[in-house]
Amino acid sequence: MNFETIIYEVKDNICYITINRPKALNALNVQALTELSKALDVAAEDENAKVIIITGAGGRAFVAGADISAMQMMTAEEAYDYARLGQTTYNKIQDLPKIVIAAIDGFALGGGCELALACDIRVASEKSQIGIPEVTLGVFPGFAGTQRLPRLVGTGMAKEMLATARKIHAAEAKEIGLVNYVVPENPVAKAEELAAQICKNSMSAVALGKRAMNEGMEMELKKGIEHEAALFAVAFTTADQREGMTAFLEKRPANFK
Ligand code: DAK
Repeated sequence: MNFETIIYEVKDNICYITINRPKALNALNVQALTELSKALDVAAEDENAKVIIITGAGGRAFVAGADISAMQMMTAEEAYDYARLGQTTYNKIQDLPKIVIAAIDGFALGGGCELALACDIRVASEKSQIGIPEVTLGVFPGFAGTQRLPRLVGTGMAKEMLATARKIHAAEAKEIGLVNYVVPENPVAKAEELAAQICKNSMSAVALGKRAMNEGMEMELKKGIEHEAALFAVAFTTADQREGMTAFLEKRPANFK
């Protein structure tokens, strides 16, 4: 794949999308966001890519935010377009019918924290620091952080993080439910372990379950439960349902495609 700011690789059914601007701590400028968006389109269509791991190059940062030098002189219209580019790219992650894991090794700030929030699972190394420091720059999170962060950690903690701009260390991030796992180092290895477990299962069922949770979270509970039933019925149109249940009854491992 020919990208300048993104490395795209697929190995053993895992797709690695690495933000590769280490000199700027992987800050996302328009080019990086555009290429990330294209890489996600490729991953969505790539049958060999069952699980996606997003990470940052250089060992210091996941992503240190939107690129401040690119934003400094933006007009309000340009800021709107930039925010929409970030939001639509991050929405692609949410809507992708595959699990996306953020492997955070270092700073995940501003747009970097928001990128991690758009992923399904977050794994961080001990040295990682996560935060939304935009108010120190005279703006506030513009890539859906004000929407996803309170949904994940509750409004009290999200508002504290917004208003204080405090960088949360990995251990505290785990405590408040902002990350699933903290590992001493090499969060990609932990993400790979999770990905390998996921790959053993039915991808169509994982995709439907992800969709049921995402869409249900936007609904009133009883509507969400009805929606679950509708998607549950869809699972019964798949070859994986037949194979999974037949394999169980035949006392053998399922052979999902
Ligand atoms: N943008 C551009 N360059 C960045 C950057 C960023 N976000 N973060 C770091 N860099 C660059 C530094 O400028 C420096 O470049 P050189 O001077 O070497 O050329 C290089 O990366 C190394 O950084 P430092 O020298 O600062 O390294 P330190 O270890 O001293 O500090 C740090 C690391 C992560 C604590 C520090 O770099 C830092 O505070 N960075 C900024 C973090 C931050 O504030 N992130 C939030 C960015 S704002 C919106 C759309 C989106 C957003 C808001 C609104 N709309 C359009 C409405 C989202 C905004 C953000 O994400």
